[in-house]
Amino acid sequence: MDQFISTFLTEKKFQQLSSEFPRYYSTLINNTGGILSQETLKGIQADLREGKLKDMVEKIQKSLVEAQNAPLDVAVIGESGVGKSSFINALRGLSHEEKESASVGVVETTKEKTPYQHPKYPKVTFWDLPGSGTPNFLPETYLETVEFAKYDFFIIISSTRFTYSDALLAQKIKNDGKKFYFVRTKVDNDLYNEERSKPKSFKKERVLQQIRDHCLANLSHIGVPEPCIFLVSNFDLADFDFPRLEETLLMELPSHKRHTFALLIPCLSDSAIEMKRDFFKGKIWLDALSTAALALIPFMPFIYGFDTPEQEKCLGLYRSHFGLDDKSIKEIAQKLGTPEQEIRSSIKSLDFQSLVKDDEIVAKAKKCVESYCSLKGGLPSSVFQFVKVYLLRLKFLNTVADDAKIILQKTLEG
Ligand SMILES: Nc1nc2c(ncn2[C@@H]2O[C@H](COP(=O)(O)OP(=O)(O)OP(=O)(O)O)[C@@H](O)[C@H]2O)c(=O)[nH]1
Ligand SMILES: [Mg+2]
Repeated sequence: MDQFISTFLTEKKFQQLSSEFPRYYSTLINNTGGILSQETLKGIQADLREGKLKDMVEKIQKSLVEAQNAPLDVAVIGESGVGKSSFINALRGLSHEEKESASVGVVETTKEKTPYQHPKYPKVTFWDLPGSGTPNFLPETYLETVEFAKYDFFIIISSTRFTYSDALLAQKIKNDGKKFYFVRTKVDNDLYNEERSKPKSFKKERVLQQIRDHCLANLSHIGVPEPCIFLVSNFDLADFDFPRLEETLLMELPSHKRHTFALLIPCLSDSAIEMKRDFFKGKIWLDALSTAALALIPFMPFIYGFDTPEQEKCLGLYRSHFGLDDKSIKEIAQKLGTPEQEIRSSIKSLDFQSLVKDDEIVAKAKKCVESYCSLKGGLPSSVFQFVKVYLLRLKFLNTVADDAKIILQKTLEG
Protein backbone atom coordinates (compact mmCIF):
# COMPACT_ATOMS: atom_id res chain seq x y z
CA MET A 1 0.00 0.00 0.00
CA ASP A 2 1.12 3.54 -0.63
CA GLN A 3 3.13 4.79 2.35
CA PHE A 4 1.56 8.24 2.48
CA ILE A 5 -2.05 7.01 2.38
CA SER A 6 -1.28 4.20 4.79
CA THR A 7 0.19 6.67 7.32
CA PHE A 8 -2.73 8.97 6.65
CA LEU A 9 -5.24 6.24 7.48
CA THR A 10 -3.51 4.63 10.39
CA GLU A 11 -1.60 7.33 12.22
CA LYS A 12 -3.43 10.53 11.36
CA LYS A 13 -0.19 12.52 11.57
CA PHE A 14 -1.69 15.22 9.38
CA GLN A 15 0.80 17.94 10.35
CA GLN A 16 3.75 15.79 9.41
CA LEU A 17 2.03 14.65 6.20
CA SER A 18 1.27 18.26 5.33
CA SER A 19 4.96 19.11 5.11
CA GLU A 20 5.71 15.90 3.22
CA PHE A 21 2.82 16.30 0.75
CA PRO A 22 4.41 18.49 -2.03
CA ARG A 23 7.60 16.44 -2.23
CA TYR A 24 5.75 13.13 -2.12
CA TYR A 25 3.29 14.19 -4.80
CA SER A 26 5.94 15.61 -7.08
CA THR A 27 8.01 12.39 -6.85
CA LEU A 28 4.91 10.40 -7.69
CA ILE A 29 4.01 12.40 -10.79
CA ASN A 30 7.66 12.53 -11.79
CA ASN A 31 7.92 15.83 -13.66
CA THR A 32 4.65 15.51 -15.53
CA GLY A 33 3.20 18.51 -13.71
CA GLY A 34 0.08 16.69 -12.49
CA ILE A 35 -3.40 18.17 -12.29
CA LEU A 36 -2.98 20.32 -9.17
CA SER A 37 -2.21 24.01 -9.55
CA GLN A 38 0.36 25.50 -7.14
CA GLU A 39 -2.47 27.29 -5.40
CA THR A 40 -4.48 24.09 -4.88
CA LEU A 41 -1.36 22.28 -3.74
CA LYS A 42 -0.74 24.91 -1.09
CA GLY A 43 -4.41 24.85 -0.14
CA ILE A 44 -4.34 21.08 0.36
CA GLN A 45 -1.18 21.40 2.43
CA ALA A 46 -2.88 23.99 4.66
CA ASP A 47 -6.00 21.83 5.01
CA LEU A 48 -3.87 18.87 6.03
CA ARG A 49 -1.94 20.98 8.53
CA GLU A 50 -5.15 22.18 10.12
CA GLY A 51 -6.86 18.79 9.87
CA LYS A 52 -9.61 20.20 7.61
CA LEU A 53 -10.16 16.98 5.73
CA LYS A 54 -13.50 17.94 4.22
CA ASP A 55 -11.95 21.03 2.61
CA MET A 56 -9.09 18.93 1.31
CA VAL A 57 -11.50 16.42 -0.25
CA GLU A 58 -13.41 19.27 -1.93
CA LYS A 59 -10.23 20.72 -3.42
CA ILE A 60 -9.06 17.38 -4.78
CA GLN A 61 -12.46 16.50 -6.21
CA LYS A 62 -12.77 19.92 -7.85
CA SER A 63 -9.35 19.50 -9.51
CA LEU A 64 -10.24 15.99 -10.68
CA VAL A 65 -13.52 17.15 -12.23
CA GLU A 66 -11.90 20.18 -13.89
CA ALA A 67 -9.14 18.00 -15.33
CA GLN A 68 -11.70 15.54 -16.64
CA ASN A 69 -13.71 18.20 -18.48
CA ALA A 70 -11.08 20.60 -19.79
CA PRO A 71 -11.21 21.31 -23.52
CA LEU A 72 -7.99 21.88 -25.43
CA ASP A 73 -7.64 24.04 -28.54
CA VAL A 74 -4.31 24.01 -30.32
CA ALA A 75 -3.49 26.52 -33.06
CA VAL A 76 -1.11 25.32 -35.77
CA ILE A 77 0.19 28.15 -37.93
CA GLY A 78 2.64 28.39 -40.81
CA GLU A 79 3.24 29.26 -44.43
CA SER A 80 1.95 27.04 -47.18
CA GLY A 81 3.51 23.60 -47.48
CA VAL A 82 5.49 23.60 -44.19
CA GLY A 83 3.66 20.52 -42.87
CA LYS A 84 0.83 21.93 -40.71
CA SER A 85 -1.76 19.41 -41.84
CA SER A 86 0.77 16.56 -41.58
CA PHE A 87 1.63 17.61 -38.02
CA ILE A 88 -2.06 17.71 -37.08
CA ASN A 89 -2.71 14.30 -38.59
CA ALA A 90 0.28 12.84 -36.77
CA LEU A 91 -1.00 14.19 -33.44
CA ARG A 92 -4.46 12.85 -34.16
CA GLY A 93 -2.90 9.44 -34.82
CA LEU A 94 -4.24 9.41 -38.39
CA SER A 95 -2.49 8.54 -41.60
CA HIS A 96 -2.96 11.04 -44.45
CA GLU A 97 -5.10 8.56 -46.32
CA GLU A 98 -7.74 8.19 -43.64
CA LYS A 99 -11.16 9.71 -44.20
CA GLU A 100 -11.10 12.16 -41.26
CA SER A 101 -7.51 13.32 -41.85
CA ALA A 102 -6.52 16.86 -42.83
CA SER A 103 -5.65 17.10 -46.54
CA VAL A 104 -1.94 16.92 -47.15
CA GLY A 105 -0.20 17.59 -50.40
CA VAL A 106 2.48 19.20 -52.47
CA VAL A 107 0.04 21.82 -53.74
CA GLU A 108 -1.38 24.41 -51.37
CA THR A 109 -4.40 23.05 -49.50
CA THR A 110 -5.00 25.05 -46.25
CA LYS A 111 -6.72 28.29 -47.21
CA GLU A 112 -9.24 28.64 -44.40
CA LYS A 113 -9.17 28.23 -40.65
CA THR A 114 -10.13 24.56 -40.25
CA PRO A 115 -10.88 22.71 -36.99
CA TYR A 116 -9.91 19.06 -36.64
CA GLN A 117 -11.26 17.17 -33.70
CA HIS A 118 -9.22 14.38 -32.15
CA PRO A 119 -10.96 11.14 -33.20
CA LYS A 120 -10.84 9.67 -29.69
CA TYR A 121 -11.03 12.82 -27.58
CA PRO A 122 -13.65 15.21 -28.94
CA LYS A 123 -12.67 17.87 -26.40
CA VAL A 124 -9.38 18.29 -28.26
CA THR A 125 -9.40 20.43 -31.41
CA PHE A 126 -6.45 21.25 -33.62
CA TRP A 127 -6.91 24.36 -35.69
CA ASP A 128 -5.20 24.31 -39.07
CA LEU A 129 -4.54 27.98 -39.75
CA PRO A 130 -3.12 29.51 -42.92
CA GLY A 131 0.11 31.46 -42.50
CA SER A 132 -0.12 35.16 -41.73
CA GLY A 133 0.39 37.05 -44.97
CA THR A 134 -1.83 34.77 -47.05
CA PRO A 135 -4.81 36.62 -48.61
CA ASN A 136 -7.59 37.19 -46.05
CA PHE A 137 -5.06 36.68 -43.21
CA LEU A 138 -3.01 39.84 -43.07
CA PRO A 139 -0.25 40.15 -40.42
CA GLU A 140 -1.67 43.27 -38.76
CA THR A 141 -5.04 41.70 -38.05
CA TYR A 142 -4.05 38.04 -38.09
CA LEU A 143 -4.73 37.17 -34.46
CA GLU A 144 -8.10 38.93 -34.46
CA THR A 145 -9.08 37.18 -37.71
CA VAL A 146 -8.25 33.73 -36.33
CA GLU A 147 -9.87 34.54 -32.95
CA PHE A 148 -6.71 33.97 -30.96
CA ALA A 149 -8.45 33.99 -27.56
CA LYS A 150 -9.83 30.50 -28.05
CA TYR A 151 -6.46 28.73 -28.33
CA ASP A 152 -4.56 27.25 -25.41
CA PHE A 153 -1.23 27.52 -27.20
CA PHE A 154 0.23 28.16 -30.63
CA ILE A 155 2.53 25.97 -32.70
CA ILE A 156 4.34 28.04 -35.31
CA ILE A 157 5.70 25.78 -38.03
CA SER A 158 8.38 26.24 -40.63
CA SER A 159 10.21 23.76 -42.82
CA THR A 160 13.04 26.17 -43.69
CA ARG A 161 13.65 29.48 -41.93
CA PHE A 162 11.14 31.34 -39.82
CA THR A 163 9.85 34.54 -41.35
CA TYR A 164 9.42 38.07 -40.10
CA SER A 165 5.63 37.39 -40.00
CA ASP A 166 6.30 34.42 -37.67
CA ALA A 167 8.32 36.65 -35.36
CA LEU A 168 5.66 39.34 -35.39
CA LEU A 169 3.03 36.80 -34.60
CA ALA A 170 5.08 35.34 -31.74
CA GLN A 171 5.50 38.81 -30.27
CA LYS A 172 1.75 39.45 -30.41
CA ILE A 173 0.95 36.06 -28.87
CA LYS A 174 3.42 36.82 -26.08
CA ASN A 175 1.91 40.25 -25.48
CA ASP A 176 -1.44 38.55 -25.05
CA GLY A 177 0.04 36.27 -22.39
CA LYS A 178 -0.18 33.04 -24.35
CA LYS A 179 2.46 30.44 -25.14
CA PHE A 180 3.95 29.64 -28.52
CA TYR A 181 6.40 27.02 -29.71
CA PHE A 182 8.44 26.97 -32.90
CA VAL A 183 8.44 23.66 -34.72
CA ARG A 184 10.89 23.09 -37.55
CA THR A 185 9.54 20.22 -39.68
CA LYS A 186 11.04 17.97 -42.38
CA VAL A 187 14.37 17.46 -40.63
CA ASP A 188 14.32 13.93 -42.06
CA ASN A 189 14.56 15.55 -45.51
CA ASP A 190 17.49 17.72 -44.43
CA LEU A 191 19.35 14.71 -43.07
CA TYR A 192 18.69 12.70 -46.19
CA ASN A 193 19.90 15.52 -48.44
CA GLU A 194 23.02 16.16 -46.34
CA GLU A 195 23.93 12.50 -46.30
CA ARG A 196 23.53 12.25 -50.05
CA SER A 197 25.58 15.35 -50.73
CA LYS A 198 28.34 14.71 -48.14
CA PRO A 199 28.37 10.94 -47.53
CA LYS A 200 31.91 10.90 -46.09
CA SER A 201 31.63 13.67 -43.52
CA PHE A 202 27.93 13.30 -42.69
CA LYS A 203 27.11 13.23 -38.98
CA LYS A 204 23.45 13.25 -37.98
CA GLU A 205 23.90 15.08 -34.68
CA ARG A 206 26.04 17.75 -36.26
CA VAL A 207 23.49 18.45 -38.99
CA LEU A 208 20.70 18.66 -36.42
CA GLN A 209 22.76 21.07 -34.33
CA GLN A 210 23.37 23.20 -37.41
CA ILE A 211 19.63 23.38 -38.13
CA ARG A 212 18.96 24.28 -34.48
CA ASP A 213 21.66 26.99 -34.42
CA HIS A 214 20.43 28.34 -37.68
CA CYS A 215 16.82 28.59 -36.43
CA LEU A 216 18.01 30.27 -33.22
CA ALA A 217 20.11 32.82 -35.12
CA ASN A 218 17.29 33.37 -37.61
CA LEU A 219 14.70 33.99 -34.88
CA SER A 220 16.89 36.21 -32.73
CA HIS A 221 17.76 38.18 -35.86
CA ILE A 222 14.07 38.86 -36.51
CA GLY A 223 13.34 39.79 -32.91
CA VAL A 224 12.59 36.61 -30.89
CA PRO A 225 15.50 36.42 -28.41
CA GLU A 226 15.13 33.05 -26.62
CA PRO A 227 12.78 30.93 -28.66
CA CYS A 228 11.67 27.36 -27.88
CA ILE A 229 12.53 25.42 -31.04
CA PHE A 230 11.74 21.80 -31.71
CA LEU A 231 13.02 19.86 -34.71
CA VAL A 232 10.59 17.21 -35.92
CA SER A 233 9.76 14.87 -38.72
CA ASN A 234 6.04 14.39 -39.20
CA PHE A 235 6.85 10.95 -40.57
CA ASP A 236 8.61 9.90 -37.40
CA LEU A 237 7.24 11.49 -34.25
CA ALA A 238 9.25 9.24 -31.92
CA ASP A 239 12.48 10.77 -33.15
CA PHE A 240 14.24 14.17 -32.93
CA ASP A 241 12.67 16.76 -30.57
CA PHE A 242 9.06 15.61 -30.62
CA PRO A 243 9.30 13.78 -27.23
CA ARG A 244 10.80 16.96 -25.70
CA LEU A 245 7.99 19.00 -27.24
CA GLU A 246 5.42 16.72 -25.58
CA GLU A 247 7.13 17.02 -22.19
CA THR A 248 7.37 20.79 -22.52
CA LEU A 249 3.74 21.21 -23.53
CA LEU A 250 2.55 18.97 -20.71
CA MET A 251 4.54 20.90 -18.12
CA GLU A 252 3.73 24.36 -19.43
CA LEU A 253 -0.01 23.89 -19.84
CA PRO A 254 -2.26 25.18 -17.06
CA SER A 255 -2.64 22.30 -14.57
CA HIS A 256 -6.33 21.66 -15.33
CA LYS A 257 -5.54 21.19 -19.05
CA ARG A 258 -2.75 18.66 -18.59
CA HIS A 259 -4.99 15.63 -18.26
CA THR A 260 -6.59 16.28 -21.67
CA PHE A 261 -3.15 16.64 -23.24
CA ALA A 262 -1.80 13.52 -21.48
CA LEU A 263 -4.65 11.52 -23.02
CA LEU A 264 -3.66 12.32 -26.57
CA ILE A 265 0.10 11.76 -26.25
CA PRO A 266 0.77 8.93 -28.70
CA CYS A 267 2.50 5.86 -27.27
CA LEU A 268 5.41 6.09 -29.70
CA SER A 269 8.28 5.75 -27.26
CA ASP A 270 8.99 4.23 -23.86
CA SER A 271 9.37 7.71 -22.42
CA ALA A 272 5.93 8.77 -23.71
CA ILE A 273 4.39 5.65 -22.15
CA GLU A 274 6.13 6.34 -18.83
CA MET A 275 5.00 9.95 -18.92
CA LYS A 276 1.39 8.85 -19.36
CA ARG A 277 1.75 6.19 -16.65
CA ASP A 278 3.13 8.70 -14.12
CA PHE A 279 0.44 11.19 -14.98
CA PHE A 280 -2.44 8.75 -14.47
CA LYS A 281 -0.78 7.33 -11.35
CA GLY A 282 -0.94 10.81 -9.85
CA LYS A 283 -4.64 11.00 -10.65
CA ILE A 284 -5.42 7.60 -9.11
CA TRP A 285 -3.46 8.57 -6.03
CA LEU A 286 -5.31 11.86 -5.52
CA ASP A 287 -8.60 10.06 -5.86
CA ALA A 288 -7.43 7.50 -3.29
CA LEU A 289 -6.24 10.19 -0.88
CA SER A 290 -9.58 11.98 -1.00
CA THR A 291 -11.43 8.70 -0.45
CA ALA A 292 -9.16 7.86 2.47
CA ALA A 293 -9.97 11.27 3.95
CA LEU A 294 -13.68 10.60 3.57
CA ALA A 295 -13.25 7.41 5.56
CA LEU A 296 -11.91 9.45 8.47
CA ILE A 297 -14.56 12.16 8.54
CA PRO A 298 -17.21 11.36 11.17
CA PHE A 299 -20.77 10.95 9.88
CA MET A 300 -19.62 11.26 6.29
CA PRO A 301 -21.40 8.77 4.04
CA PHE A 302 -18.72 6.42 2.86
CA ILE A 303 -19.94 4.33 0.02
CA TYR A 304 -17.21 3.30 -2.32
CA GLY A 305 -18.40 1.02 -5.03
CA PHE A 306 -16.33 -0.40 -7.84
CA ASP A 307 -18.41 -3.23 -9.19
CA THR A 308 -17.54 -5.45 -12.11
CA PRO A 309 -18.96 -3.19 -14.87
CA GLU A 310 -17.04 -0.23 -13.40
CA GLN A 311 -13.86 -2.28 -13.24
CA GLU A 312 -14.29 -3.33 -16.86
CA LYS A 313 -14.92 0.27 -17.86
CA CYS A 314 -11.81 1.43 -15.99
CA LEU A 315 -9.60 -1.18 -17.67
CA GLY A 316 -11.19 -0.38 -21.04
CA LEU A 317 -10.41 3.31 -20.61
CA TYR A 318 -6.74 2.67 -19.82
CA ARG A 319 -6.52 0.36 -22.83
CA SER A 320 -7.97 3.11 -24.97
CA HIS A 321 -5.66 5.79 -23.53
CA PHE A 322 -2.61 3.63 -24.28
CA GLY A 323 -3.77 2.61 -27.77
CA LEU A 324 -4.70 -0.96 -26.86
CA ASP A 325 -8.45 -0.90 -27.47
CA ASP A 326 -9.85 -3.53 -29.85
CA LYS A 327 -9.83 -1.21 -32.85
CA SER A 328 -6.20 -0.18 -32.27
CA ILE A 329 -5.08 -3.79 -31.79
CA LYS A 330 -6.70 -4.72 -35.09
CA GLU A 331 -4.91 -1.85 -36.83
CA ILE A 332 -1.56 -2.77 -35.26
CA ALA A 333 -1.97 -6.39 -36.42
CA GLN A 334 -2.79 -5.21 -39.95
CA LYS A 335 0.17 -2.85 -40.00
CA LEU A 336 2.55 -5.57 -38.84
CA GLY A 337 0.98 -8.25 -41.04
CA THR A 338 0.60 -10.42 -37.93
CA PRO A 339 -2.53 -12.39 -36.94
CA GLU A 340 -4.55 -10.36 -34.46
CA GLN A 341 -4.61 -13.31 -32.09
CA GLU A 342 -0.82 -13.29 -31.88
CA ILE A 343 -0.84 -9.66 -30.75
CA ARG A 344 -3.65 -10.31 -28.29
CA SER A 345 -1.90 -13.29 -26.72
CA SER A 346 1.32 -11.32 -26.18
CA ILE A 347 -0.30 -8.90 -23.72
CA LYS A 348 -1.91 -9.30 -20.29
CA SER A 349 -4.41 -6.46 -20.09
CA LEU A 350 -7.03 -8.28 -22.16
CA ASP A 351 -7.50 -10.93 -19.50
CA PHE A 352 -9.87 -9.07 -17.20
CA GLN A 353 -10.70 -12.12 -15.07
CA SER A 354 -7.14 -12.91 -14.06
CA LEU A 355 -6.43 -9.26 -13.33
CA VAL A 356 -9.33 -8.94 -10.91
CA LYS A 357 -8.76 -12.30 -9.25
CA ASP A 358 -5.49 -11.25 -7.76
CA ASP A 359 -4.90 -12.75 -4.32
CA GLU A 360 -1.98 -10.42 -3.70
CA ILE A 361 -4.26 -7.38 -3.86
CA VAL A 362 -6.67 -8.93 -1.36
CA ALA A 363 -3.78 -9.84 0.96
CA LYS A 364 -2.33 -6.33 0.81
CA ALA A 365 -5.74 -4.75 1.43
CA LYS A 366 -6.32 -7.06 4.41
CA LYS A 367 -2.95 -6.14 5.89
CA CYS A 368 -3.69 -2.45 5.58
CA VAL A 369 -7.12 -2.86 7.19
CA GLU A 370 -5.64 -4.90 10.05
CA SER A 371 -3.14 -2.19 10.88
CA TYR A 372 -5.87 0.45 10.56
CA CYS A 373 -8.20 -1.46 12.90
CA SER A 374 -5.54 -2.27 15.48
CA LEU A 375 -4.94 1.46 15.84
CA LYS A 376 -8.35 2.99 15.36
CA GLY A 377 -11.03 0.34 15.15
CA GLY A 378 -14.16 0.79 13.04
CA LEU A 379 -14.82 0.97 9.33
CA PRO A 380 -12.90 -2.19 8.36
CA SER A 381 -15.05 -3.25 5.42
CA SER A 382 -15.15 0.14 3.73
CA VAL A 383 -11.42 0.67 4.22
CA PHE A 384 -10.78 -2.81 2.87
CA GLN A 385 -12.92 -2.04 -0.17
CA PHE A 386 -11.21 1.30 -0.76
CA VAL A 387 -7.68 -0.12 -0.55
CA LYS A 388 -8.67 -2.92 -2.90
CA VAL A 389 -10.02 -0.44 -5.44
CA TYR A 390 -6.87 1.67 -5.26
CA LEU A 391 -4.60 -1.33 -5.79
CA LEU A 392 -6.77 -2.71 -8.57
CA ARG A 393 -6.79 0.56 -10.50
CA LEU A 394 -3.02 0.79 -10.18
CA LYS A 395 -2.74 -2.77 -11.39
CA PHE A 396 -4.91 -2.02 -14.44
CA LEU A 397 -2.80 1.03 -15.24
CA ASN A 398 0.55 -0.72 -14.81
CA THR A 399 -0.49 -3.78 -16.80
CA VAL A 400 -1.77 -1.65 -19.68
CA ALA A 401 1.34 0.58 -19.68
CA ASP A 402 3.62 -2.50 -19.67
CA ASP A 403 1.60 -3.97 -22.53
CA ALA A 404 1.90 -0.72 -24.48
CA LYS A 405 5.68 -1.09 -24.22
CA ILE A 406 5.54 -4.68 -25.48
CA ILE A 407 3.45 -3.60 -28.48
CA LEU A 408 5.72 -0.63 -29.14
CA GLN A 409 8.72 -2.98 -29.21
CA LYS A 410 6.92 -5.27 -31.67
CA THR A 411 6.05 -2.29 -33.86
CA LEU A 412 9.64 -1.04 -33.87
CA GLU A 413 10.94 -4.50 -34.73
CA GLY A 414 8.22 -4.88 -37.39
N1 LIG B 1 9.90 14.60 -45.44
C1 LIG B 1 8.92 15.25 -44.84
N2 LIG B 1 7.87 15.69 -45.55
C2 LIG B 1 6.87 16.31 -44.90
C3 LIG B 1 6.89 16.54 -43.50
N3 LIG B 1 5.78 17.20 -43.15
C4 LIG B 1 5.08 17.36 -44.28
N4 LIG B 1 5.72 16.85 -45.34
C5 LIG B 1 5.29 16.88 -46.75
O1 LIG B 1 5.20 18.23 -47.15
C6 LIG B 1 4.09 18.43 -48.02
C7 LIG B 1 3.16 19.50 -47.45
O2 LIG B 1 2.62 19.03 -46.23
P1 LIG B 1 1.23 19.59 -45.64
O3 LIG B 1 1.05 18.92 -44.34
O4 LIG B 1 0.15 19.47 -46.65
O5 LIG B 1 1.61 21.11 -45.43
P2 LIG B 1 0.65 22.32 -45.01
O6 LIG B 1 1.45 23.22 -44.17
O7 LIG B 1 -0.61 21.80 -44.46
O8 LIG B 1 0.41 22.98 -46.42
P3 LIG B 1 -0.78 23.94 -46.87
O9 LIG B 1 -2.05 23.26 -46.53
O10 LIG B 1 -0.57 24.11 -48.32
O11 LIG B 1 -0.63 25.25 -46.17
C8 LIG B 1 3.42 17.07 -48.15
O12 LIG B 1 3.88 16.47 -49.35
C9 LIG B 1 3.90 16.30 -46.95
O13 LIG B 1 3.94 14.91 -47.16
C10 LIG B 1 8.04 16.06 -42.76
O14 LIG B 1 8.19 16.23 -41.53
N5 LIG B 1 9.01 15.42 -43.48
MG1 LIG C 1 -2.58 21.99 -45.02
